[in-house]
Amino acid sequence: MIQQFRSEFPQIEELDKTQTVYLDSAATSLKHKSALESQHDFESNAASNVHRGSYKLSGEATRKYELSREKIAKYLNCSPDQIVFTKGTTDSINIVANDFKNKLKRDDCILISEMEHHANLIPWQQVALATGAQLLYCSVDSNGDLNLEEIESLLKNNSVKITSICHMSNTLGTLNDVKSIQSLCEKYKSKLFVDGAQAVSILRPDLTKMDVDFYTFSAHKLFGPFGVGVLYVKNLAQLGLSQVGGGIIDVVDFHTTSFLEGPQKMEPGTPNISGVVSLGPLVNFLETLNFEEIKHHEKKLLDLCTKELSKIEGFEPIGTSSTKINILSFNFKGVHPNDLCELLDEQGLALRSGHHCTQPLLKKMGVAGCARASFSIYNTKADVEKLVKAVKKSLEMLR
Ligand code: ALA
Repeated sequence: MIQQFRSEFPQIEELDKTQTVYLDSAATSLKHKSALESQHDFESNAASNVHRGSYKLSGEATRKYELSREKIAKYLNCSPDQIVFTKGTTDSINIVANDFKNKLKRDDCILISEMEHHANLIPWQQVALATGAQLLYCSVDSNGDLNLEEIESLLKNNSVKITSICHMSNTLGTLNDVKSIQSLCEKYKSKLFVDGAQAVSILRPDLTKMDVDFYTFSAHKLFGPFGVGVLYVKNLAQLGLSQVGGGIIDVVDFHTTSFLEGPQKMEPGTPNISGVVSLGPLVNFLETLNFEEIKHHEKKLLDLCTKELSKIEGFEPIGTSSTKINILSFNFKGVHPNDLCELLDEQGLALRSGHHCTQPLLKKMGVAGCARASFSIYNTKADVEKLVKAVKKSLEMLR
């Protein structure tokens, strides 16, 4: 399975040439050839704007763009009318959070968790500041897990209008129990937004079953292009416009405008057409994946890596949830993670170090930063072995 995957990701060949192992798929995944080829083909041979031209080329661009919406909707088991294309996860969260600026009042509450990425924290912090609503946090325990009883108590004792939680933590690796959180939100009448950015590479969300109000992810973390996000909205009629401009209007007068309904009302201006078009072929690839096998593969790499690094003195994992699949954040006592990752880089290992856009979380865990290894479908046992060897060598130099 892995060898076949590796040959379908052209960048692996480039990485192999310089003997580099890529262990930062949590930041962005490598790109699958189906997405790369179709994006290149569209830009080279079929470029034209969508929803505008009366000529065949533009009609074909529109057809391909809308086909991607249909394919993504089918992949996520929802309706194309519930899929909005955005610039990425951050953009999607801002669009929805800004809408809540018009909906929340002083007595209302917003519930998020301490493990949120800045992208799912700052927008809600801004909504709270703008509306006077209270921003509540569900705490993260020492393993890096959320507690459903605490979530229930926060929902029960406050007028929570919107809860926004990551499906998987980009720093701790914790996979949250979205279905149980959804049931609690439904019981206490809070809308639920799920940031799926980290989760979508290890599972296929069934949005009808999950029954959340909003779900979003970026294509670039799902083997696809940069600059394209998918935002699922259960009831799009209830979401106000985020930006206005061309492409979303019915009739414009000097003093008034009437707008389209449906997803197009959220996509003013010229979108990332080639990026969206490439999602169609990408979905064909995603549909061939067996996510149970993928999870098993990545968990095996995670477990091996954790076991081997644990044998080295001073190893401090950040997040030890039993739900972890493919993210290992860690430090070594007395060693700065940036120094460690620099030496790892010199030995051909690409890992992210720093606060991972989760400063409040790391502060709570008592560290300013950490190194992070993240595994994907194209990583191998040999990659882990190379990492462990390089960590040992780097620590000898640093200690
Ligand atoms: N959110 C990305 C990460 O965790 C960029 O690295």
